[in-house]
Amino acid sequence: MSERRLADLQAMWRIRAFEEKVRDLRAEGPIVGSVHLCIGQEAIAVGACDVLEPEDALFATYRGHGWAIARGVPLEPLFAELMGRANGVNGGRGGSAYFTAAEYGFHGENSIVGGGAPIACGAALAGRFDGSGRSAVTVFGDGAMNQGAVHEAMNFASAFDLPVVFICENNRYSELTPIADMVRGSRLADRAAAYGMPGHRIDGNDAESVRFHVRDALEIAREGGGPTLLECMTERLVGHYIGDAENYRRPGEMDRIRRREPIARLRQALLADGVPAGEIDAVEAGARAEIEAAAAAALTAPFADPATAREHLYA
Ligand SMILES: Cc1ncc(C[n+]2csc(CCOP(=O)(O)OP(=O)(O)O)c2C)c(N)n1
Ligand SMILES: [Mg+2]
Repeated sequence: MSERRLADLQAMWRIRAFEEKVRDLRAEGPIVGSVHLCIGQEAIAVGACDVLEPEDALFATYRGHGWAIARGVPLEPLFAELMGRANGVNGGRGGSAYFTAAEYGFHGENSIVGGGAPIACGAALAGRFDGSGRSAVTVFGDGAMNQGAVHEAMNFASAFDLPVVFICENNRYSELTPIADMVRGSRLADRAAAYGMPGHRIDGNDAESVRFHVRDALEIAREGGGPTLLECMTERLVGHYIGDAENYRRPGEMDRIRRREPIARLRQALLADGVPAGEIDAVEAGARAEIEAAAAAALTAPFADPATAREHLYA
């Protein structure tokens, strides 16, 4: 049990340390453009990616750095991408919201809210014909649950028994607006019933719980039982974007969030398991060292050549 928890902690620290470094590099200048951090939401990506097979296709959102990392994409090309370097995962021309590394089963972030859901259906349908046995996982936010494309995708996946897992990261906000102000009936997972598929609200701050439910959903999907919707309850510890003044937070809200965020909770669980504090802290230190080395390497890489700007354009 402790070994699994330490592995989850390490996987989450790699994401958090990456995101904190990104925040610093955005403030200092090497990273430009819009950046959406997933600090506080790491357990969902860690738990889910642990049970994906190499052939499975994952589709994330603009808040998807953690999903790329959890899927196994190496760190240096991710930093390089954020800094416009030629060795970035997309040659330095995509940036924060468009990480894509198909060779790792990471079929991309998407800055169109809910945009990954129909594409995931296509990937799952294609898997039926190409013999790959692929399942597709698509991640989106609570706000995206009100996008027509997401509902069309859920209906399509259900009607055709497609092997798709719909993962909703319910961080309770859509940009600056609380989900409670936008929908009546707060249990988004209940909407699954309308499409004839299972829907579960789960603890998204617990990697073990996410792992359990995603494994289950994938089993159903692979046996031809169709899609599942998992509403993963979580919170972001940071603003919607870098520079968000977060005036919408209520008094005491951040204190409550910090008490139940996944890394703090796992630390408590490990201490209760009897794991020495020094061993737990070493996990963080190791992750931070790995992140610093990857960022430093990316900083020395050449920028993408402007002469190649028209390559990979389809118009
Ligand atoms: C189709 C579309 N509509 C609106 C936007 C602007 N927009 C960007 S992020 C966002 C909030 C989405 O919230 P949620 O789905 O909960 O995801 P979160 O940012 O909380 O992870 C909106 C409305 C967009 N990018 N795409
Ligand atoms: Mg949200």
